[in-house]
Amino acid sequence: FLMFSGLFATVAAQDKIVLGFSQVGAESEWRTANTESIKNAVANDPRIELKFSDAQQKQQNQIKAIRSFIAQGVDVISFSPVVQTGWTTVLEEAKAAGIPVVLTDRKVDSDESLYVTLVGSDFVEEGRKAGAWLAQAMNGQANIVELQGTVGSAPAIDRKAGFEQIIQHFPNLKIIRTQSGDFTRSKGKEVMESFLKAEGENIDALFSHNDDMAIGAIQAIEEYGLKPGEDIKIVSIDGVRGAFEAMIQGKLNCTVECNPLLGPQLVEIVKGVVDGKEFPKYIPVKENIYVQSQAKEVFSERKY
Ligand code: GYE
Repeated sequence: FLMFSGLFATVAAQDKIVLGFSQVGAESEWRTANTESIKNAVANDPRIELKFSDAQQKQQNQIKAIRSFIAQGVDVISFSPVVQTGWTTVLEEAKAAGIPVVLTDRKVDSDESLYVTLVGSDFVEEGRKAGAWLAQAMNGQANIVELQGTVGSAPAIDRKAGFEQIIQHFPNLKIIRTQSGDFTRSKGKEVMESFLKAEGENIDALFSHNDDMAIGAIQAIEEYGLKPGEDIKIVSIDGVRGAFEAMIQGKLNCTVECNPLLGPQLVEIVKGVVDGKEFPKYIPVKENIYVQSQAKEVFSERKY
């Protein structure tokens, strides 16, 4: 019997760590790069096996996926929460089942005892960087329209707050219209069309919470007969390839980097959690801002 249990213990030790990951969706270039980074990092690690689920930007789908991970008895659950609120119940269920939870990308407003850590970007800081760039580029004077991200999501709330922290110091920088474009190109285009219809050439600048919506808006501006990047200055966030292409064409002025390549960090954290390591509640990701004049030079080094 002792021999057998020894054998089982060895087999168990070699068992893979099963990671259940619930992704927000596939709403943007950023998200696609993020998903790829996570899948590749796991594929390159012999210790981890991934169960991946796409929630199509719906919180109920994420809750369902997390409950199914709990029912399957995965070793670690990870997810990028589409919105900030409404997670406490399902996080308590994971805790009761003894399954640790690692948040990626977006934060939740639940008690921090319900998760191990959050690995992600500082969205308030990104909003501040966008605001500071625009204030300087417009000499402190502009009528701004704002395309917000998904309503209730951490990046939409925090990027808006950070941007406003900066522009409030400039009495002639005004947000004249603001609406959500749900982080997608098609919605960004649609909402920009409605801004143009209402305000026309009164618009001096656009602050878009992500590059995809800015790219949609660029189309709307061109169809309206104005020059994006010139008649309307544009700053957005993410730093995806599409943004660099738009900058090279002179149609986008600035992008604030938000690094989606979290996969390798996530893999290290997941293994650490299983090995009993301690983590701080927040692990930041490094990032930069890029302006039009650097775009060509930097483009070839971009990995997303
Ligand atoms: O900026 C946007 C994506 O949560 C940081 O989600 C992420 C955001 C990113 O849809 O493009």
